[in-house]
Amino acid sequence: MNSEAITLRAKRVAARLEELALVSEEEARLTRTYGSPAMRAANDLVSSWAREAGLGTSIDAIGNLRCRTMGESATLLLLGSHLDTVRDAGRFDGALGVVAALDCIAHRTPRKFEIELIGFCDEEGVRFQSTYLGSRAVAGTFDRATLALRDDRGIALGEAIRIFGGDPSRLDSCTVAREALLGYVELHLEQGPVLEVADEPLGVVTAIAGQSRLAVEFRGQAGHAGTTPMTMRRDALTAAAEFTLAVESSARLQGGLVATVGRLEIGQAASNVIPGQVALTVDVRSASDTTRRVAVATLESIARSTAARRGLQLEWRIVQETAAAACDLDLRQSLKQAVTASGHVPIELPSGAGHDAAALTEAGIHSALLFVRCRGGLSHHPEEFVSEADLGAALAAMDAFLASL
Ligand code: HGY
Ligand code: MN
Ligand code: MN
Repeated sequence: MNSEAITLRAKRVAARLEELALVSEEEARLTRTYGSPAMRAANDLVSSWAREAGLGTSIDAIGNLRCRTMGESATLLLLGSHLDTVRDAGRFDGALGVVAALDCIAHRTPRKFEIELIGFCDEEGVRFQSTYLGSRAVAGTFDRATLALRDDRGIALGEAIRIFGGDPSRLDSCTVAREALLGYVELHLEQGPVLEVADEPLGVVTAIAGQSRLAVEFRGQAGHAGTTPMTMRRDALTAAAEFTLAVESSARLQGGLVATVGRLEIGQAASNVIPGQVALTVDVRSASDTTRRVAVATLESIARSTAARRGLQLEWRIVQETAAAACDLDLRQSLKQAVTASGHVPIELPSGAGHDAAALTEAGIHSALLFVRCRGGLSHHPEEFVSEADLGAALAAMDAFLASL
């Protein structure tokens, strides 16, 4: 396809991403969490674009958007990414993979396989702290115990699915048939600096880091800030603070590992009350599952010794663990050839970020990721940005990939 046509297509993808970014559950910033009215509106908007492109659309029993070409072939390729976002998100994380793939489907020369485009309903895990809800349902690996997880308002996931219009008793119906499944390919912004440093727009991912998501609670004794001597306190916040710094220093020392305390909540917080209860989350990632598991065990023993020394109780819970996922070699090769065919050098790199491709890989579905450069490697931030030129490079590479199958 000539570069002028690709430029026009990239402009339209960019415009659609701007439009989709206005679909938010918060004023003046982009937040779209599982089961919210904004998620429903996003499904509706992308469905309308998919129907314009001649695809059949539906919402499955957990709330994923499912769009499918209507040809006769039994062979199927999955494309897609997630439509949920973090809080105060950028407009590219997730949505780029859905909107750009839809554009490539709309412009492809029909081939001997069908395509199903999926907008996954919860990859970030913001509402229930458990990621890959939609992709695990599609992969057939959804853990029913997850239905009991509760959000900040105490609503269980099972109930949230019903409120959203889904049916937690029919999650098996979300599972994609494996016969004649070519695999899954996801286009995603890099969310890191490697492509910018390499001065290349596209990367082919080798593996996705494994992650452990933990919920930790320190329970001490609330008390009067003015009358309780320092030697008589069982302060949950200072314990949590000491542990948080230990999370950072352990990851720094270890290497090949990242660990983050992303949420910390003080129960009954008040300026004149000694914090009696603090709940926090820990996100631990590594390309090596052994490194990650050892790190989680080390952090647990640090938390326990910190609590014991300060006379506090500790609750330590592993909310969810996902193994590191090696991307499919054949699909990687096809993507590399497609990037080359579109006139760029395919940079190979691991992904520190999690992706729905990890959940599908874990279930044995051949999966691969095509990364596109983002400014400053910034993501999970409203200023995350992918240029139209790089969008165009990604469309051209995806076109070449689809034509190569
Ligand atoms: O957290 C992640 O790695 C992804 O953005 N969900
Ligand atoms: Mn994300
Ligand atoms: Mn993402």
